[in-house]
Amino acid sequence: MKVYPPEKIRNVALVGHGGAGKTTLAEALLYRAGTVSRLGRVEDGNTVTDFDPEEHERGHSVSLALAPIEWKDHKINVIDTPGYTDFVADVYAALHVADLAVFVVSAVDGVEVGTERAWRIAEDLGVPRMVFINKLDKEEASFDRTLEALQERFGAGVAPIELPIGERESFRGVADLFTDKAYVYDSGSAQEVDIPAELEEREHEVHDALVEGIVVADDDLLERYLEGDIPDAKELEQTMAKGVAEASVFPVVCGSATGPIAVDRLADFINEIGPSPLRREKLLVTAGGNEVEIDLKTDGDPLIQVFKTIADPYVGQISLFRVLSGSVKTEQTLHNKRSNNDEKLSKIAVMVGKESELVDSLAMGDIGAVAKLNETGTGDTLTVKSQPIVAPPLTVPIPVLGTAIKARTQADTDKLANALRRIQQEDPVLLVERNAETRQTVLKGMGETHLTITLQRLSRKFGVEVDTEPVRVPYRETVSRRAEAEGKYKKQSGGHGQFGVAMLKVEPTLRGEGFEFVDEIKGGSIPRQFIPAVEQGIRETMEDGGIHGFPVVDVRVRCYDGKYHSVDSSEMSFKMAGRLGFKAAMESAGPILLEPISKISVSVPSNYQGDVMGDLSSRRGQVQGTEASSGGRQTITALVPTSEIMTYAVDLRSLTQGWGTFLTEHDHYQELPSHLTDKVVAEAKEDDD
Ligand SMILES: Nc1nc2c(ncn2[C@@H]2O[C@H](COP(=O)(O)OP(=O)(O)O)[C@@H](O)[C@H]2O)c(=O)[nH]1
Ligand SMILES: [Mg+2]
Repeated sequence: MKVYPPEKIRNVALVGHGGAGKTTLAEALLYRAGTVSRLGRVEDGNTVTDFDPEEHERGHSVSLALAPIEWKDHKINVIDTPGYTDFVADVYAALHVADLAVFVVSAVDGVEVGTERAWRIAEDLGVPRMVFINKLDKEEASFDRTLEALQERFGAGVAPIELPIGERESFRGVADLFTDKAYVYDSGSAQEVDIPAELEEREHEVHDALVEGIVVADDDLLERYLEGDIPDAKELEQTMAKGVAEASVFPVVCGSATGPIAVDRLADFINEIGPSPLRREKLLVTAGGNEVEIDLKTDGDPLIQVFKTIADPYVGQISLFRVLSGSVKTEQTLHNKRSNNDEKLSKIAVMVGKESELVDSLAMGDIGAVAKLNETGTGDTLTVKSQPIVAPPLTVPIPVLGTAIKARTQADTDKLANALRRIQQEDPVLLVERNAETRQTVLKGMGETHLTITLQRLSRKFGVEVDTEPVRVPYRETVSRRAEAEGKYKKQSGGHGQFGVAMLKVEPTLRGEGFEFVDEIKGGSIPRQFIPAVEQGIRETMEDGGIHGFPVVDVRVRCYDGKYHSVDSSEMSFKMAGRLGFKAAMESAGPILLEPISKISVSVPSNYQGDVMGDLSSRRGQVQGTEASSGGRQTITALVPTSEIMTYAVDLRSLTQGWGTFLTEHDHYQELPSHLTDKVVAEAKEDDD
């Protein structure tokens, strides 16, 4: 593939709800551009961008993939993204490097969860947007209904620049509202025709509305327009292109990816009104610990950022990157400021699905790939050593669902840590937590499918088998009243004896106040050097677990008397005395369980508010408040026992058909209602068996 200058490059992310037709559209673009000679089908598992075995198995995309096409002297870097919630991290990554997001919206299903979620992300990142209304050939398709839903949801900036000719089984082409020309398709190739009579009136109406919508955005054009000087198609397109680049206008085109019908028109519009990488003139980077704004240049030293890492079982690690500034050449050595590592770009390439095509260099704004970098992960920046700067990190969503994993065999145990490190490099959302309290390794991701696929990849790519179990709730124990007990450790049957007695008073401290040891020994009943051992013994017992085996918190222990033996007493004997005394005192101090309480904030469209609040109350939750947020959504905050929301990601998705999102954080511990104690203790026993 030849090297394209920035003004001829278009970085386009296909985003939207799962099943809307993104992968099929990428395939159709590759086919129309002649990059592939046969139109693959998702159902047949032979598309260019759904190349992972997991994608074939599930019939949908699970990670982003590149499908660059050369179209009319331009290079369009098409980035196909996954539409399902679990894989939203790749939508963030794609929108981080795209200069235009093309929303693929099914003319049958309209605006769906995935459409809205991607729109919010693109809005937050300030990415220009346009819409491709797809599946117009389908039985229940409706262009008007879909356009209305888009304008209602995303506002007046949503403006059609094409109208369909025919619909459903009679769908055969599109009318261009800039040029008033029509294109009908016969087995994929377009034929220019006059606007069909049945569409003429509507076309004129919408054309006029489009012209008015465009001229009001430009004073010169408006003035001329009011004097009757109607701008021509080129001028209209250029003015609209400005609105697109400012993310204030969102043009709508349409077609059918399976036809394919009018996907060539989409490619034309991407070239004509889509922004080039030159849209980004400056970048706020970190240099020497300070934030500085730099100019992004078409020439000069390369500044590249990795936005996706693929762990390929054969090639090893492949890093996909965007050239943020300057241009990059094969064999160049760059520096990774974060890992303080030099990286040789031995071969740079352009990826088309899983295939790579070597190139000598890539210009500013282009997207490429390089294999076998040593210490560079997703989000990292590479520059020349003399300019150690770091570009802004990628936004990575917070994982919402965890599962505990255990290596199946010793061999798996040996490989697990390295495999987890590599899979996290590939998928930066994944979080691995080692919880010392519950003695579990917890893998966190965006949902059940995400976790299942991650485990499949652990096995397929790294040969590691793991078993899963539910994540344990980190309960704790404390006491509810004062008690005292004697801890006596005595072993005097031949050899070096052991003897130590500690008299302890135990009492509760305020919730969250922690542990306090009070030395009230008088008259040396316990020699000074052994008193810390008593405290040590108590602390160890608290850590190992109280009456029910959970860590003990929020107690004060007063050591007020004891006995010792001049020969047999030792640190060891008093540590044991502390342990025994504390356990005994706890028994009679009304031991209770404490459960963790999480603070949760749930964001849902307002029509789900009642259901979500009711559901939270049924989980022993206390709603703290609700607040209106953008896009007709409500944010509900509540305090809920953590045990009640261990699989909330799954439950909320079914409760709100996927429209709800949430964030949680630990808030405090509180007494577990006594009627639940037996169940919790029994479950803990089972876990230990
Ligand atoms: N009838 C029809 N089906 C389509 C069209 N585009 C995609 N599909 C089908 O919709 C399903 C989902 O397509 P896919 O490209 O995987 O959607 P993605 O999840 O957005 O990538 C597949 O069965 C496609 O064959 C279209 O324009 N018309
Ligand atoms: Mg797909």
